[in-house]
Amino acid sequence: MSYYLRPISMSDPARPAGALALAGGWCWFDRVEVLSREEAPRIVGLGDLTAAERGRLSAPRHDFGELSMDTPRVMGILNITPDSFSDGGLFLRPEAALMQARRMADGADILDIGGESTRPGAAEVSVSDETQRTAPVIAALREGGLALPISIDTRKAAVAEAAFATGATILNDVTALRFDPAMAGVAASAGVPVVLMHSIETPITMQDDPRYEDVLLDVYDALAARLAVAEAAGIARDRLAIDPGIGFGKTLEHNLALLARLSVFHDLGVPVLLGASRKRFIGTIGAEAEAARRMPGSLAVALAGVAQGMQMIRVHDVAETRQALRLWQAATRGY
Ligand code: HH2
Repeated sequence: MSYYLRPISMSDPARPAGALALAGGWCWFDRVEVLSREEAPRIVGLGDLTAAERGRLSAPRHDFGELSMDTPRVMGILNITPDSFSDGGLFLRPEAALMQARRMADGADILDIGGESTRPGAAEVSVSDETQRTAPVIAALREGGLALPISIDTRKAAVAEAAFATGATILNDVTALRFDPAMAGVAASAGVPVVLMHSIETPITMQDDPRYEDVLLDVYDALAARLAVAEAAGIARDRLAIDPGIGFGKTLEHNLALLARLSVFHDLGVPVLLGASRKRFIGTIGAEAEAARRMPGSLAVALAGVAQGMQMIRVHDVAETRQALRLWQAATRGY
């Protein structure tokens, strides 16, 4: 039988003597929820784990894109698209994209640039259109002296290659190298860090009645399998991060089941990224139909993720998220 270990993440200042740092970061744990497909969950103490299990859950994570993972990192979203669900059309003109990038560069640790919407129902964009939208903006940012890591949010190898050639330094693939058979090779030879996000099917079909046996464990197994594929293609584990893919082939209930137990993903031993900003479930629960007005709900979900040790948070509202993070950290530390 397979067991899944979910460290019960704490950020209380009263940390017991034997507690371990969660993934070497800002949270700690001294109990673990043991999950399986066959049995009811149970909670155990650290003494019930092997030394290897304790090590996996507590070891510091490798740097990602030259960023240390011992503090929460903010990835700012820049969609150079006419149709993204919350900022579509706002940054399609290169000058507007550059201005937004420079604005975000202030509080962001990574800029995530995309030229194709992957919202539910979105149609595929041609390689040439997607490249034309993204590569010139990346080049202009580098020419202007921007030093931040830039990730290219694409599922297409040719778009990624053009982005790396102009200055992108990270690959963010919402299909975890599934969509384009050439992608793993391109990422391996570019030597860049890679975010492997969980998704099913394509944006056109992913929300047509998605089903899981157990969404948390199914996404965990799928990400473990994609990590193995990436490693087999020559992308070393210390260049990989994972993302459960909130909203990608998931119902409201699926998203909430993932969010409640995100810390299980730490057992995969790599940094975890959470992207929930302005997504539909925030609108549903927060009673806000307009995506651009979902910043408060997005902050709440980002902080809930950070309280489970998520190392990277992908957001539209960079300055607001940075402020919320600073205050969360100060208020939980007590100084
Ligand atoms: N979500 C979106 C796009 N890329 N990448 C990662 N790693 N994680 C995510 O959750 C994620 C992602 C969708 O959001 P957005 O870019 O705002 O919208 P659109 O796809 O409509 O451009």
